[in-house]
Amino acid sequence: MHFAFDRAERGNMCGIVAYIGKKDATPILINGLKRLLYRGYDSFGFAVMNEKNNIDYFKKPGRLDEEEKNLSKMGLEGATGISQSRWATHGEPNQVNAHPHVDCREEIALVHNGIIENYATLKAWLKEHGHKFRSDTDTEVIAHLIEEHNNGDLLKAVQKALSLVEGTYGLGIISKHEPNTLIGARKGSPLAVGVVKNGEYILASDPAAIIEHTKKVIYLDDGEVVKLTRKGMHITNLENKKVQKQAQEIQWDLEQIEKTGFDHFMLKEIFEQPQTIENAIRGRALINENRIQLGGVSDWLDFLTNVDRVVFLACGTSWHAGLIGEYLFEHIAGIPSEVEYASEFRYKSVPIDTRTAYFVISQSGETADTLESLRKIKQGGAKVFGIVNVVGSSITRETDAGVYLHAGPEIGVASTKAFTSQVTVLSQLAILLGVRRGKAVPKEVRSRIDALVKIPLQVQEILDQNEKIKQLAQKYYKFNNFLYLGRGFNFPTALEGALKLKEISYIHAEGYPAAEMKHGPIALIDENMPVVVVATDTEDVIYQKVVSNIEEVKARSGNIIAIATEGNESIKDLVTEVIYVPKTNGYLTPLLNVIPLQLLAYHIAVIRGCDVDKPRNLAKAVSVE
Ligand code: UD2
Ligand code: GLU
Ligand code: MG
Repeated sequence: MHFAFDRAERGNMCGIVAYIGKKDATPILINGLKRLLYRGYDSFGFAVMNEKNNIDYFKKPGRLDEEEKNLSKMGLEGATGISQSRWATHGEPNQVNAHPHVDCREEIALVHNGIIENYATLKAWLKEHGHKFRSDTDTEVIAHLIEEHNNGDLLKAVQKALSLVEGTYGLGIISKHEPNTLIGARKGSPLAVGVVKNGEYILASDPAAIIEHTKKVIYLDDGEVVKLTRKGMHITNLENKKVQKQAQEIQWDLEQIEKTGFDHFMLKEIFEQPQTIENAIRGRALINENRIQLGGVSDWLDFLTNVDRVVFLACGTSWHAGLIGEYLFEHIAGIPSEVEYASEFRYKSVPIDTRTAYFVISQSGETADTLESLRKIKQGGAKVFGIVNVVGSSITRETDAGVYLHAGPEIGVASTKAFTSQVTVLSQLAILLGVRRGKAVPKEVRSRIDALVKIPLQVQEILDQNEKIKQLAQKYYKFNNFLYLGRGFNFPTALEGALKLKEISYIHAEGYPAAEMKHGPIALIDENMPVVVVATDTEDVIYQKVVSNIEEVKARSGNIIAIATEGNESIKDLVTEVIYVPKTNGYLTPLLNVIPLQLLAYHIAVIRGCDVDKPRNLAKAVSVE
């Protein structure tokens, strides 16, 4: 399969479409943007150079289709324009924070996908130099940086500005001073130029927005800046060196493009995990300083360090992350912890304790039961912290503080990348609080952080076994019952593996703590009940116990699929199938072990002909009771 964009980019944020040519830009931008909205977005906006060479712009939160009719009346007229659909990372999804963003004088407008990591430093510096900021976004600093360095050559000003920013970007930029120019730039966030003809171009973050106008595209590489005018195109690097590039033919049809070449969003999101886990670590796991820094809770560290107890509240997959959180907080931070189903908690007569830290975990930030639990806790006068993916969602607005996942939109109904990001954040919280509570010596902290930063590459190694797992699915898809077993950190992994299979393949699957098997489920085991056993972490005392459980299953002629650590050859004699995962520090094993379970569920569901992205009876955000 051919992918237009490399692996690291599949976790990219939302969409950019820009146009320069002789036609009316706005309808082209609207149509292009509509092709990208399947990714999920929270706001959108347009800027067009009018005939007086001023920039008109319109932006708002909400849905583009609801605004489309009004847009034609907005008087956005001109043949050069930029547009974006936003997935907020910095600042709530409101009108001010939507793109485009402009400089102080509204003479430069730009749209941005990605994250500017050093925006806080740049913002402080720009403010000292008299720049006035309107939004809470990281993006706005780029507009002011270009303004600050604009000496009459827009391209040079952009190159200079971009040499100062750290992070990722796909950018579309226009300026009143060069009304016949559209500039694009990319680093870590995809951008391509569609060549309609010489002097007419569509710049977009995804070929899906280009294909209806032309099949001829030039994919920009990291560090490249393109200047498009009605006379032609000019590509340079940040040092203003000219770059020669060849146009390519887009080979795909539209539907393929929308999933970046993957058959389903779920598979795309499973494959995004090296990048999304990296996003959850970046700027947080500081390996050189041997410490974890979580900006979102930094004002609360004294409180969190001194609480008597932690309670995690969540539903579904997020509840499984919470259960891992309980193991992590108890093991690493030494804090007594519990996890509760938000749906139970909200109706339970339960004392709210102000010396407890409550953490609500939700991908969407809109889960009704979780939101109501949060409100109940707040009414009881206690503090609540969020671990949420969607910036500015209801839960994040009502929490006292929290940590964002920055995993990008998750479209597949069965959660995959949000789960691993939740666990990544919880791991970092546990390390941070463990240090503050004097539970870990620096050497331990170092080995934990070292192991954490290796996880994205190790996840990739597991993903590289996709074909093998697919073959396994071929062998097992006909069974109607599965049992998943695990212990310790991987008891929740077993639950999550079983839930994935249930959700998307409609096969009955149960997750169990391995040792509990003999208290009931062992009665079910026969040759018709495959048992998936998570048996990694060979050095842990628990491993031998899991091996005993494997023997018990084997004695009852059950088929065993084991998830084991690379190098563990002896397990082959005990089980029917082995999927190997790389070795990591025990506390991180769920992050690796869940990946083959996601893939196994996915392939079994596909072979059974199920609608993987939209399984029957399930909704993505359960915002009703
Ligand atoms: C912020 C930036 C991040 C990076 C970093 C640099 C945002 C959203 N993030 O990340 O991209 O530039 O600074 O130091 O601008 N919050 C809640 N409830 C929740 C989740 C978050 O109140 O459920 C709050 C949180 O307390 C913080 C803000 O939202 O005030 C941003 O959270 P974060 O985790 O993105 O914070 P941080 O410092 O990692
Ligand atoms: N970081 C930018 C923002 O929060 C861009 C996000 C995106 O890629 O949509 O506005
Ligand atoms: Mg407990």
